[in-house]
Amino acid sequence: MMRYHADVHVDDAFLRAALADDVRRGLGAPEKWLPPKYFYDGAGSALFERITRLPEYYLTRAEQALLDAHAPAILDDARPREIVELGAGSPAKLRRLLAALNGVGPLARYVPVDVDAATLAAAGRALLAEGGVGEVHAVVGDFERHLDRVPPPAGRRLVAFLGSTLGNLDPARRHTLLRDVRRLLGPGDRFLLGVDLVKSPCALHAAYDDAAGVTAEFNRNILRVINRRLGAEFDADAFGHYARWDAEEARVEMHLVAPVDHTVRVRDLDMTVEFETGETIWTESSYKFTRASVEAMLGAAGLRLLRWDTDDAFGLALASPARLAVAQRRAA
Ligand code: SAH
Ligand code: AVI
Repeated sequence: MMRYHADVHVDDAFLRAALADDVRRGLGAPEKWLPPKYFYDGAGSALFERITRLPEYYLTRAEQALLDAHAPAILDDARPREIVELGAGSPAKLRRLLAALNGVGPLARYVPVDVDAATLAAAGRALLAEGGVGEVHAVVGDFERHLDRVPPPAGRRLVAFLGSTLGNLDPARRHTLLRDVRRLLGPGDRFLLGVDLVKSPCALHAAYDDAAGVTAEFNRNILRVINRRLGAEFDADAFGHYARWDAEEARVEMHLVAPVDHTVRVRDLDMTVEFETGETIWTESSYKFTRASVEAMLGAAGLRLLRWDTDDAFGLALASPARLAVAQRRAA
């Protein structure tokens, strides 16, 4: 019996074409930008794992402690037969959810969705070997494009989106994604969302500019991905790492800073990119939330907040599909 199955919607050719498109648009713009999903090749995922263990990066530890404390009650309410996890990455958080399933019954199926096929395969196989799930149906895809490819439900469903990865999307894209999540949920299903909270600028800044320089390497990795996939000639090591907290927008921004005036060739796109000294490429936004902003964001997408667990640094929101008025249902 095939207990690990992967549907691949993002293969090398697809990723390369999407990257080519984004590089043309982002590095051709007057204010240069790149989408953060390209951080996560094998090296980028490994760097992210190192970030989660840094003393300054409190997010992962805070979320894990909240899961340890509250997952039993969350799962007692959700009673899932399957968990669909967006941006799943490593299996650490699913293990915590599985541990809390004790007494609720085994998980029939785990459906992780991630752009990084290798990380999904390693996580899926490890979870099967540990015996916590009956079947893994991985979806190698972009959660902004491929949520309609999630297989039909195998029973009560919990959709989990942890780690505050939703915060890497701007408000309009978050709304679209949450509407897509809403479509994955039947009447008794639940959505579990992990979000980082607005807090002291010092703590936020340190989390994205650690003393050991791991976040800087993670940031530079996006240039290495472009070098490898598109034959570009970025001197990644020469770019500076710059993180800034924008209180008005409630987001930490990461930028790469050009060290000198120079031109970079992107061979496969027949493109040259000009940089002035100090010019930046905006590579990531990491939006931060409050309980009120989470409730409003969920409500706007047809989701109702049922539970809110927090240690004041991080928040875990459990939501159900809201009952839509007839007029809203017609418009949806
Ligand atoms: N959920 C894990 C991992 C967070 S890192 C945790 O909380 O620790 C973000 C993960 O999201 C990575 O595994 C990355 O590959 C994935 N990811 C980022 N953008 C994505 C996208 N657009 N579609 C699918 N997966 C994405
Ligand atoms: C995955 N995501 C939620 C991380 C974040 O905190 O925005 C990615 C990251 N960027 C820098 N450090 C970690």
